[in-house]
Amino acid sequence: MKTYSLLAGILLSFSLSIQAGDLKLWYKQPAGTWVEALPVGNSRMGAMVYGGTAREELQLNDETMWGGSPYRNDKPEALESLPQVRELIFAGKNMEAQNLIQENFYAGKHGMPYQTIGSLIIETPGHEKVTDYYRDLDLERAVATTRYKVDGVTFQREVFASFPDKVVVVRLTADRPGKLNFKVGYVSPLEHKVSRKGKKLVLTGKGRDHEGVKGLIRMETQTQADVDGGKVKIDDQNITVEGADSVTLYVSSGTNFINYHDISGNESKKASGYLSLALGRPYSQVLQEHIALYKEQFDRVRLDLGTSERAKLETVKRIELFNEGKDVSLAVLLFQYGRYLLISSSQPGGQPANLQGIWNNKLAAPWDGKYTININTEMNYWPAEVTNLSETHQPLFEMVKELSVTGRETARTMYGCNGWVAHHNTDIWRATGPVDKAFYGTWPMGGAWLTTHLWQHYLYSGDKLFLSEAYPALKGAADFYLDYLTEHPEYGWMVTAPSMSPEHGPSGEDTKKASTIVSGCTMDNQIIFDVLSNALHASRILKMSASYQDSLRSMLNRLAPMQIGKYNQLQEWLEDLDNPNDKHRHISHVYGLFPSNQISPYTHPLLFQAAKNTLLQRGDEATGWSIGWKVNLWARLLDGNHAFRIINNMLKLLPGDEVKEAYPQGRTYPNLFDAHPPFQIDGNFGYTAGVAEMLLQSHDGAVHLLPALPDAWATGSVQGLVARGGFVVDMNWNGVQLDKAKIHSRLGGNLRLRSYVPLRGVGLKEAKGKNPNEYYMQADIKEPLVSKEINPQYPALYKVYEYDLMTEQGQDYIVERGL
Ligand code: FUC
Repeated sequence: MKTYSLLAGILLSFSLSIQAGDLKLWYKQPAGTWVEALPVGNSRMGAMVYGGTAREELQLNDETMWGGSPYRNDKPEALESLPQVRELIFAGKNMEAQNLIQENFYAGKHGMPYQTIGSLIIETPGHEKVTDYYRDLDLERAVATTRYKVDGVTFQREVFASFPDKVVVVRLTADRPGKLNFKVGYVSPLEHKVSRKGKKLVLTGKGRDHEGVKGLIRMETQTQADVDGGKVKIDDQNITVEGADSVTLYVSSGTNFINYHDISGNESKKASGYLSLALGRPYSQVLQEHIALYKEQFDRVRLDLGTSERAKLETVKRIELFNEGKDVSLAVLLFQYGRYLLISSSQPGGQPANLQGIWNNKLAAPWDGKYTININTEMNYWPAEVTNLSETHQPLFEMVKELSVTGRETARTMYGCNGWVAHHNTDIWRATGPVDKAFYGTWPMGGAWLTTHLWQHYLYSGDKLFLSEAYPALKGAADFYLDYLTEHPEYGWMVTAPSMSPEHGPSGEDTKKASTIVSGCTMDNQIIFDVLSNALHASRILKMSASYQDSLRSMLNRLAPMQIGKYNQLQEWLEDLDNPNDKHRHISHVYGLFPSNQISPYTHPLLFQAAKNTLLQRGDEATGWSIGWKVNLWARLLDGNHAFRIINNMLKLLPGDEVKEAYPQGRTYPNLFDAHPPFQIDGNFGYTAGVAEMLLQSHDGAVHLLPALPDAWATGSVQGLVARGGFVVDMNWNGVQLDKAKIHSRLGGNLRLRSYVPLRGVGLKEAKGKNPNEYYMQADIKEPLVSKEINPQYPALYKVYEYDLMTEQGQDYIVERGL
């Protein structure tokens, strides 16, 4: 083993020579709009930094600042009308079914809004005209810096949301003593009050009433200045600083939120608790501890695709020019930005990242800034495991566990079923009933999809204790479908009814003239396949009841197979109704290709080709999140150049929502936030996961090294990506081909490697039979049904080489391109 470690050291040292200083978003002027401001966050608090001179704004968020209060939105009337709804669906009267659902399934509470707490404003008279202006966000330190000169004096502000201290910190300095003169205050669109409490300037406010639910969240924000030299005054509106050398502002916030059913907390105590911890130490220490904790997560993955002159340009210019193809490292910046945003918006003990992460300047954000769980929330967490940020996944797991409690009542009262269910949205109160309209929300699958994240975490971490704690949620999701599925009168398969392929009807575009309501669409069948298989595997691993496993197995056998329709496409519905010209943003039926692993080029090539045809028919343009999904999908289709084409579609500038008509294809704002439009963070996370998926895959029986590398990334290196079974992979490549890889085995076990080039290395053997590594167990997928109107179409695949290498826990292994 010694030799391996030595070699690993050499490989590491020659590949770490990268990037310093590259990972910055920077601008030559202050932000004029919110999508030009720069986000900082520690999951609990977030701030958007404008970098203003005479007037600086830090728009603030607290992740628990939501409208409403504990409530439910089930409609028990659904139960009585369920048999009739099913009858109508099976009789082909889908619109009548939809109308009946509208009446009986919808309680009229569509979810509570995530809200801003307001902004901290720093006013500096005399700083209207400045020179040498510069601002940036350094992804390697998680610090935003603004710098400029007035009358020969350089002023600088550093802003960060401290990870250890949970507060936002603003450090103001000048390069000559006594030059800092400014006033600090708040603005807020909330019902609010500003006052003085001792040395603190305090903003209090409350969350709003919404859809008949009382707004009972109370918030308190506290700011205190630590001043070096000069004078400081405080009154009921402002902190005023005169003639100071340097000043540190500490901003903390708290709400009375404890959990989804308990709001008995004390917002003021919480805010002052955090503040006093931070105030006790010198600024340099607070900064260093912040950077150290952040880097512990961020530095786990490095990506280098080379650089170019273009990398020296202002970030907004780089986005504008990206499609010219001369700025490969902007793709790296955006990749690492996704990791930065995930670290900054989702830490253990906090809330999961919502539609905007934690950053929102409105009282009524688009779609309330809540959790849309028919793709968006799941997408937020796609990069979590593979980009080595497993702990950021924890808040999502907590939410799933909580939904498995609230969703039990929904399952029972609305459907008369065991287990638990959540529909296509939820919020901080963990509501699980259907929302919006019958056309959009009649989808009893959102919770089920979320549970696949628990299982995937197990596959990456091998953590059996985690699995046993997750088991009730996994089993509860499966139990719901054991009861809910009903036999299709014509085909005999067990299907969902009512349901829909998310937000999309067989009539094509969402004109609302036709119904979306169906039984047993492809995505439902695929998700239920995963939910039942995961419960089965988990129950086997945890040695649970054998008869329960039998009932899961027999239900799995009765699910509908995937079907290939008359355009050689993967069918979205039980019937062959797809329109090959349909460009709808939801491509739900390729869930089986990504994020799931039910469509393999090696074991089901016909399905693989059909999924590819579907993607080709849907086209390469879409809303931001849909483009994010497509990067992953083309990576899974093993087509790096096509994935890169999608990346080009994402990296098109949208200067702001107010000019979106002039930029119909704009998908990236100046601050690199992804544009649906409007801003939704899922596109950023989808992109980051997609890049990882181009470099490393581990869902299809093997660790596939560089499965979908585009020609544009001919030479490069990556360190720290994670494969299932706990293999941490570093690689170098050139000529669009793998050169060397170092694999660290966290859990031991058989490492099956797949590569487009032959490999050599100590201990490598030609792969034989099924991969015995239990984290690579493969589900048995039914043979697809193929339309009689077509000739089966097989994909053209690259030759692959496969090897087995027995690994020991904690050891490193080196492989190189062979002859
Ligand atoms: C779903 C999508 C929309 C949007 C919303 C938040 O409804 O269809 O495009 O992303 O979620």
